[in-house]
Amino acid sequence: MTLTSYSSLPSAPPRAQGTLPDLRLGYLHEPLDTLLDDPRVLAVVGFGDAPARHADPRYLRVALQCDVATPFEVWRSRGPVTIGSQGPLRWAADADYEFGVIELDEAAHGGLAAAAELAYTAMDAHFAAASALRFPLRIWNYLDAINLGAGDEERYRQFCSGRAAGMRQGFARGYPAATAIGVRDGRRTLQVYWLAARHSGEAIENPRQLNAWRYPRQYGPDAPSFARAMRAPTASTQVYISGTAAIVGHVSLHHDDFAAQMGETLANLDSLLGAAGVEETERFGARSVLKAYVRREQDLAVARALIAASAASATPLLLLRADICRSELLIEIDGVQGTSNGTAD
Ligand code: 3EB
Repeated sequence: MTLTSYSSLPSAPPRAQGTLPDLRLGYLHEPLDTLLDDPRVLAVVGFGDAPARHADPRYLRVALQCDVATPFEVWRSRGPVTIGSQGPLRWAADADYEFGVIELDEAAHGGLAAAAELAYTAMDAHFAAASALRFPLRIWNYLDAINLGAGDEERYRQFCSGRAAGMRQGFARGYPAATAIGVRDGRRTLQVYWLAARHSGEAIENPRQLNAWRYPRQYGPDAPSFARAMRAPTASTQVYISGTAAIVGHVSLHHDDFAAQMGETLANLDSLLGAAGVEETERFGARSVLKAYVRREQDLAVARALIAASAASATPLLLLRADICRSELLIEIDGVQGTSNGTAD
């Protein structure tokens, strides 16, 4: 098959080596309080049946069920970590990295699009006001009933419009890597969290895919504003991988065929890591982490088996039941390439 290059860049950009230490991100089966006792921990994300809240603002729960005993996702930096908040926004940061969260009740803020615009306006203002940690690398967005509504009324499209309206000067350098995923908790609370850094990353696009911010009108009035990946400003090669699915060009492939969507998704991930400058032998591996979002219960075991048989077999995997932003998509995968899984000192 001949691949058309959809990237807007005529050639690979130069790779400026960064200077920050790695953020260590991993999935750990330890008690929440033990994890939070570590002063270098920036964030702990729980899933599914994990506690909804904790007095410590570094903790956040995402309402998605895991297929097996659920670990915590732990972000560790050098520390010491300080915390802050302003209005609906809260953060935890050390000298290099910031974990930030904003959660907004949709009804209290004029609906989903208005809530998304407010979330991004607040985040944007936060970055613009920051003297140091003002470069967003990675954003996760979770919303209820993401596929509800026909055509341009679909809630994912409403979210994209609000997000686009709220992204201003803090995103002038380009879009960060991102994920936008549907939860099924009925709470109608938009949940956005992010990783920002002291230096800017390098946005990476996927040669197999049209840049999402160039999607044609048929996918909605405002294109999704994210980069396919972000190379971190670290001395080592660390890549934040956006949600990746069975989209080639701008088209969703293999409707109703889970295994074929998985194959296409893995091919997209491989191509993306290549574009990010990760050598073939270094891609995925035990020092990376992946999260797979699977729409249908019946595909969970198949998803694990297919990943176990792939180049990502050694990579710690969090498998979550979730909805994906196009109703025909059955699987989406995101992750971090080149991290020490949170365990090493
Ligand atoms: C895609 O490639 C699949 O709207 O932030 C993946 C990652 C997707 C991020 C977002 C959407 C987003 O278009 C969907």
